[in-house]
Amino acid sequence: MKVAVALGSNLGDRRANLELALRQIAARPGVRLLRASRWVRTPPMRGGTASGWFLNGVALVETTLPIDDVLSLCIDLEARSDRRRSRFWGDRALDLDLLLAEGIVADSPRLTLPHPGLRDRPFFLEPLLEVWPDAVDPRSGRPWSAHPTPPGPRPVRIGIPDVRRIG
Ligand code: A4P
Ligand code: MG
Repeated sequence: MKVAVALGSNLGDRRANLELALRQIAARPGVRLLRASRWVRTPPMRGGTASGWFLNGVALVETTLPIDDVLSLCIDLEARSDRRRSRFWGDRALDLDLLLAEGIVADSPRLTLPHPGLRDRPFFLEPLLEVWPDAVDPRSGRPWSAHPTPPGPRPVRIGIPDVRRIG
């Protein structure tokens, strides 16, 4: 099953935080990294308390794990990254969100798929389409490439992940 994971950071050395998370995801048995998007830079979304600029990107993985185990992996890696969880939409060294999993629709508080933010966050949708151009919304059967461009500041591409440069 293909799964798209969004990576975000707006604290400390953002690039290093995301590069490390990418390596940790790829190192998990049962998970294979297929592609990693370019890193994009955006201001924090309006309405939250996050203050610093965000670095975001999306990893496309192929996995034999149940989707719940992929979510647990993300939650573990966030916890290990010394994240401060106290404030709504606050600053964080690492935020990992599951965006999309092939054929899976989920509606529980622990897991909502596709991620509701895919529709209105350009820093989710743009990198998703870079790594998974023919991604389909399992709810509607429509390709995400046909989705209108979400409003908001355009993500600025600022670099290629190390994993793409070495392999
Ligand atoms: N959960 C449910 N569905 C999912 C899913 N699809 N992927 C549950 C991941 N987790 C999911 O997550 C809270 C719970 O959501 C988890 O326990 C999980 O079981 P969290 O990451 O602790 O919550 P949070 O991140 O503090 O809040 P929230 O609402 O998820 O924040 P967001 O939506 O992640 O937004 N601006 C820019 N430019 N770039 C950003 O990346 N990110 C945020 C945070 C704000 N502003 C931003 C950005
Ligand atoms: Mg989150």
